[in-house]
Amino acid sequence: MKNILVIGCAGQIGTELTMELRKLYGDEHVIATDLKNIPPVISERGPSEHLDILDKEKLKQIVNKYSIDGIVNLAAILSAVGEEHPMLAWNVNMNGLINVLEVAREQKVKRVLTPSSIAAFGPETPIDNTPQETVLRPKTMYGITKVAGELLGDYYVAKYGMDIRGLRYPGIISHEAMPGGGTTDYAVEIYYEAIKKGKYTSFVSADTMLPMMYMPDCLRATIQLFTADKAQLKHHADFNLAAMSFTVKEMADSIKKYIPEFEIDYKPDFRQAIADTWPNTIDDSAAREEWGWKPEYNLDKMTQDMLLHIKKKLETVEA
Ligand code: NAD
Ligand code: AKB
Repeated sequence: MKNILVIGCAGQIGTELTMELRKLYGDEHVIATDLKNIPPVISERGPSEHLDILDKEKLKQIVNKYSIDGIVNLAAILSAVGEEHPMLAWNVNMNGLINVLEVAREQKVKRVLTPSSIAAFGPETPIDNTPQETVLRPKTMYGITKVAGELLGDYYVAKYGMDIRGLRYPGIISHEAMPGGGTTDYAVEIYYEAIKKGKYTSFVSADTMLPMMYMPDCLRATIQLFTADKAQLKHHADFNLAAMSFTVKEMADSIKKYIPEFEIDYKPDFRQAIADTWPNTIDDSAAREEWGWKPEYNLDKMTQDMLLHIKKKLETVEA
């Protein structure tokens, strides 16, 4: 692949993944697009375009203009916003994805990567060490679109021989861009509030455990799958992916090692019900076997790094 199109480049993952892809393919070969304003750090380094994923004609024009042969589709409405606006989530996540798959088919794009999520699972899924092949009956609109997206990806592989790849990200924790309205957002907010105020009110309970991943691992996993040898892959659009799992209390305890005066309290809201339908831990052996996945960060290593970067970032803003 030579020219890569990123859709949804201005979000939590896109902000960092676009820059990683540019390191790999060259600044001029990664075209960054989003519905919202693209951060200058991205638009000043390489080509960028305004794109609504629902505008199939514009998508096709961009694919032709830049001779795109690989697409990374990050445009989505996440779980919490999706429960507030279910039809918007359906429209962007499903009709947007169909546009990507159809343009890729028509224009003979070599490869598409479109992430799924632990939101594909539901209350009937085994909660511990959730298997690769398992019950997929999510209770959120976001989760429904993720299951349908996985099935669509596999359908385009089987019917048209296309190369569509996807992975079920856990909650992603990072310090560059803020998360975009998901249930796992507490796992980012907690670090900012620990530094700014020394305390945090969590919107899920102390014993809520979810699978999580630090951004450097997320970037490595995504690029590893995107560049993996196709012949090695038995799965396509639905790889389980894991790094670590912990409760909110365990996060707070990890932060207290570095900020001893940190305090936390709990006021669960509607996001608790969403979190309660997602697994504790994930079996990602297919990803490990088929494309060599292995995470590097655990909770304490991530906490140290998050606190360091957020402190620096807030000091720069204040200066
Ligand atoms: P985000 O909400 O931070 O970013 C999504 C981006 O999509 C935003 O910049 C937004 O402006 C853009 N977008 C929304 N509607 C659009 C449209 N109509 N046209 C073009 N762009 C549009 O999300 P993210 O966290 O970066 O997630 C990226 C992908 O990873 C999504 O598919 C998401 O479901 C998946 N994922 C994320 C996490 C996580 O914790 N961040 C976990 C699991 C899966
Ligand atoms: C969300 O909470 O909606 C996302 C996800 C796990 O898909 N972070």
